[in-house]
Amino acid sequence: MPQIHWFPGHMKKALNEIEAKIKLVDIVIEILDARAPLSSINPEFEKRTQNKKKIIVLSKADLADPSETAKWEAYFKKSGASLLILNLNEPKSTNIISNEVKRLGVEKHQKEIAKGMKPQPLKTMIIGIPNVGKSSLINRLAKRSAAGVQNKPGYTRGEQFIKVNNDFILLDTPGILPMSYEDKNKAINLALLGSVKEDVLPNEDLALYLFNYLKKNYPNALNDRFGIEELTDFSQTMDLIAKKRGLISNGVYDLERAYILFLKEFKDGKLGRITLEKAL
Ligand SMILES: Nc1nc2c(ncn2[C@@H]2O[C@H](COP(=O)(O)OP(=O)(O)O)[C@@H](O)[C@H]2O)c(=O)[nH]1
Ligand SMILES: [Mg+2]
Repeated sequence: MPQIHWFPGHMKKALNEIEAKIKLVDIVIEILDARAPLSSINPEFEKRTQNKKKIIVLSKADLADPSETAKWEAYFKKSGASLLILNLNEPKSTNIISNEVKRLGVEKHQKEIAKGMKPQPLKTMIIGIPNVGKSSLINRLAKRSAAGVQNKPGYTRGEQFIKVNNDFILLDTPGILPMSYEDKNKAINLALLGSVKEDVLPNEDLALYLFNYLKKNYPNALNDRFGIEELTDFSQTMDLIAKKRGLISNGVYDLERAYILFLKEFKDGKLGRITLEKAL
């Protein structure tokens, strides 16, 4: 496989920008894709935020393998993290997050009350790599908010907070974490999930990786969609997909289109609930 190029300079700049924003908030809500939670973490970022209160959201739990998600839950809970497993397309996800924000803020509110102050709304921000559901969550939380987007004077110029409820406000722009490409397999996972532009890696390489992973872990994954009962050989399987779906270009079966279709059906969850990364 070709090397994936990344730019430490850009990475550093992006991380610094997020770091500056994080200074404004009490609680960071980090979204990771439940189908590859570790791949969606940026370790550089973790190093810089060790003493911030954090809620980890495993998003797209509806697309992930429930038995693997249970293992990930145990993994993150063991590290003491505050963890929520959610389908961000479900309206109830907003309440679940609100309750957790409130729970993590109890101490701060108690301190404020002890000082004779009115408890201040907890300032939060959402961060994560591309495509994990940041905008979906912000839109959902904003829609719920009667106040909509409001300007809060006293904070950094240009930063807008959305009032979600009386004890919870949210920075209206998410922090987009740069991807960490230090581990090739993690980069592949992110490409398969649509967080990295696919054209970073050839479709054939991605399809081959996915094929081998399914063959080992989800051997029946192509049965329902394609009627392919057993995963044996990669080329043969792609050929079958091209035939079954009539993917023909210039009079011949087009394997490139088969790779793209295979990758898309996986990404859209049409091959079933599949987790790409096993809990350690
Ligand atoms: N099935 C499913 N799709 C989700 C979930 N969260 C987000 N999405 C979808 O994932 C895609 C990317 O979401 P978006 O909020 O734009 O991600 P962002 O790049 O982090 O802002 C959109 O098509 C969402 O509808 C989830 O929990 N489950
Ligand atoms: Mg977005």
